Amino acid sequence: MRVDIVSIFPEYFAPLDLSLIGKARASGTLRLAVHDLRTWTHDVHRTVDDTPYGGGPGMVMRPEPWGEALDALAPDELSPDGHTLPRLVVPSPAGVPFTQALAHELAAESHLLFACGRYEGIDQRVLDHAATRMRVTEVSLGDYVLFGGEVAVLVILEAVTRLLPGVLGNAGSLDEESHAHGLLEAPMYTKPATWRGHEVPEVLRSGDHGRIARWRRDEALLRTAARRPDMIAAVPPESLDKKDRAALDRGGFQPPAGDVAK
Ligand code: JD8
Repeated sequence: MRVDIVSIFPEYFAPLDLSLIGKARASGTLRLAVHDLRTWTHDVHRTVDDTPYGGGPGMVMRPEPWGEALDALAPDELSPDGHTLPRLVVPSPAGVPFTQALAHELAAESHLLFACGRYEGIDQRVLDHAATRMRVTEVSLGDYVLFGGEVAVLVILEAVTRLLPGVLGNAGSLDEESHAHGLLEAPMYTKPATWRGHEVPEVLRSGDHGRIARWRRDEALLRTAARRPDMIAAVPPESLDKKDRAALDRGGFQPPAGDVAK
């Protein structure tokens, strides 16, 4: 996968040399380049912002540097048929929620181009114009306000990169993790069996894989019901069997109505 990132703080992305993303770059699985937006300014002050039309607080990012940056990193020549132009991903508080499903969608792309806004945001015409040439996705990490798009790109890139073939040693774990099956993960434990008076649940040391799987399923259901009622409500009722419903009931939670899975 090719990834280009444009920001006025390119040094924000130094951590992308580390760990598994660093290895994915070294192996060529991820071809990542970070670009300074000021490269596409032409005035002595390398100006990237100006006052907002209509008044109001703060500054807005100028369209001209962004236009030139996107022209350079997504040139029409790149794809006469327009198909292999990159997908432009723009973090914004006004974006669609970033989810594991969207991470899978982005991981299927051959070329991602991230535009990191700052100040009050990027002049809207930059995105409107880009949308006449390529697919544009405005995405939000969540309902809280950041200074800019950089940390959002770090989060999105980590979630996407770990889905790329060969990045995760045991890709098998992808299927077992949170958000992969609509439930939160069960608690995890490792040695010692007793720590500061706290015991590892006996079932996990029993070697009885049937009991262990049942315990983990029950814990995942109870944890999800307690912390994420929205996720329990989204679980297809037919996917909850008698034991699932008994576990929720024991925890004092009302299982979603519907036919009981066999
Ligand atoms: C991009 C500029 C700052 C936002 C005035 C503070 C994502 N979940 C999220 N929260 N905030 C962002 C985000 C914030 C950004 C930019 C993303 C570019 N800002 C602005 C509007 C209010 N300042 C985000 N993803």
